[in-house]
Amino acid sequence: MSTFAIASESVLISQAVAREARSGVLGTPKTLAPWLFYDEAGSHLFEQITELPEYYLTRTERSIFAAHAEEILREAARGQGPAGKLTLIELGAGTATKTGILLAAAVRQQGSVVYQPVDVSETALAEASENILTNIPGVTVRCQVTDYTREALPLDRLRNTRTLALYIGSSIGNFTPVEARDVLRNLRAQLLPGDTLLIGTDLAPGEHKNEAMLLAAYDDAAGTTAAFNLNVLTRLNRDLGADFDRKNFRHKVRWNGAVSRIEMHLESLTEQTVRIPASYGVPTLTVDFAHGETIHTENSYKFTPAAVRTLLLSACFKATKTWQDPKDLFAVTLATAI
Ligand code: AVJ
Repeated sequence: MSTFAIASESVLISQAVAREARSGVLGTPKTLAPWLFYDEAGSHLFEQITELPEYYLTRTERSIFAAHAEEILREAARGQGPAGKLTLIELGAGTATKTGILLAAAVRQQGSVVYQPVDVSETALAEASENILTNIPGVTVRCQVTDYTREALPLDRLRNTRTLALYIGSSIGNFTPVEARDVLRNLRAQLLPGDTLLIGTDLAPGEHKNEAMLLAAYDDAAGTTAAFNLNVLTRLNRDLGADFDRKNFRHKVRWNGAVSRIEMHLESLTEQTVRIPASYGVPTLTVDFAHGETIHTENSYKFTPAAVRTLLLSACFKATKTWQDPKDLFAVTLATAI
């Protein structure tokens, strides 16, 4: 992938930012899609979130990989001809810090591996490939800046290989059940029967997880998640010339038990008007906020193991094996394309 291709992709992404922001704040209730969080500053804040004491998701998933990487790779390669190899593709790869554990296991198992990370953030991908190329010999990296929720996946299928798609980090949790099914169907459309998907899902409250623990994971004491949430306004000011005043909004989190999701909002602390100037041929937008009105910025769905299996089946994947941590906080499920 050339630098030029990355640059032209980023023009498409800034047009998508404009479209998404405009349609989101015009709606009732107001929304902003969570992928907007991940500009350079937001990607950096997210990395900090993953190291917070309250945010158990990343370290728990990493511990599952550390304990079971060999077995995961062996299961994914089952039924493989002797010359066959797995190619790994990752949706929403980010900086791919946890993926290294799986890539190292793949190199041990098959000598070398082709890794295709896909993400909307080109800065995150640049960091991902640098980390992997310096730390894990035997990996060939092919980055692709793509919004996998809208565009077909750029899957290079090499001869004699089978694909293992990684969709980890509970990224699927950002989508409503219907959207999640469609994201997985979009992926499934690029796979052949026998290819596999490894999906990481945060689990619904249980014996070792209560509502307070979930809320704390999204409203940490250091205020990092608040900064991550508010950063989307700074991004819209910079990318679109909007005039959001961060001081006039606050980070708000709630657990919506009826649909098993954490919600993040930005609550307007006052009655106010925000302007988004004309761009890409669309006129200036004036957005009125009532005191206490919110912009819904993220859903983070929490799954039962049965809900994961049902979701996978709705996209023609059959779950074959699930690994969980001892406290059942997080699940990693391997599924076969059927
Ligand atoms: C990257 C979508 C898995 O929902 O937990 C972290 C994003 N938002 N803190 C999540 C996030 C607030 C995260 N995912």
